[in-house]
Amino acid sequence: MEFGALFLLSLMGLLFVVPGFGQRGDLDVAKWMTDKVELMKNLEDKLRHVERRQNNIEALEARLNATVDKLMRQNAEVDQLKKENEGLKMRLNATEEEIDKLKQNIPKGAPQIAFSASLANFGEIYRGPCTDKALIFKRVFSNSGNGYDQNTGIFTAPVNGLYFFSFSTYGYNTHDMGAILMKNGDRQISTYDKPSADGSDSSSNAVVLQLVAGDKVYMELWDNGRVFDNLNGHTTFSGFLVFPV
Ligand SMILES: *[C@@H]1O[C@H](CO)[C@@H](O)[C@H](O)[C@H]1NC(C)=O
Ligand SMILES: *[C@@H]1O[C@H](CO)[C@@H](O)[C@H](O)[C@H]1NC(C)=O
Ligand SMILES: [Ca+2]
Repeated sequence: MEFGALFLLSLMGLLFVVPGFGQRGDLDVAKWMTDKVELMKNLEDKLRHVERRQNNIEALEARLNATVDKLMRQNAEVDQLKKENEGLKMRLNATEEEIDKLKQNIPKGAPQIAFSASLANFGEIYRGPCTDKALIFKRVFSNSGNGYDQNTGIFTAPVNGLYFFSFSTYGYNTHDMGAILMKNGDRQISTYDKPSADGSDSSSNAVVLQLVAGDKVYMELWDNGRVFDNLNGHTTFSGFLVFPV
């Protein structure tokens, strides 16, 4: 509208500088004025039209701005999701690696160590009393991992771990009956039975020991002790790795 008023004023000014103005007839002047007014109306219409356009363009710009904002927010969200996805991928990778490691460890992680033997591999054996108290179990049922030596009667731990041992002793009522499970020269557990009225004695014991590789576990008689065995397997010594540590 301001633009319209200015335009009108400048047009009026123009009237007075048009050469030959006033030398025309009244009719000409009236017609000239009518034309100019018509022209102005046209111009004002065009101006309104332009203003409407301008408003539309502003509305469009606002919508465009809103769309741009939305896009920017969405881009930020996508970036955030990408980051999270990357993090998840890394965790998945780490998990997969962990699983692979565990898989590889299963077959070779748990050494297979177990043995079982009885004292006599033929006939009848009365062992003790004697100064060499070692009990050497000659009839070997199993010896996976070769921890048990049937020449010395000593089990040597192949790996660090928890080991289960059990033994049983049998004897007649002529002597103290029983034996001691030794670890590197130290008594651990034992069986013991004094001579008594009944003809025979039998007893057993078991233990879980924590061993380091190289530890030696074996059986010994009591000072005045004696045990008996034949192929019935009365006097036995067994052990196995429960798990490595
Ligand atoms: C659109 O955004 C531009 C740049 O941020 C700003 O200059 C303009 O005023 C905004 N227009 C509207 C209609 O909000
Ligand atoms: C995941 O592991 C694969 C192959 O193991 C590798 O190509 C990829 O780059 C790793 N990705 C990440 C995020 O560590
Ligand atoms: Ca007894």
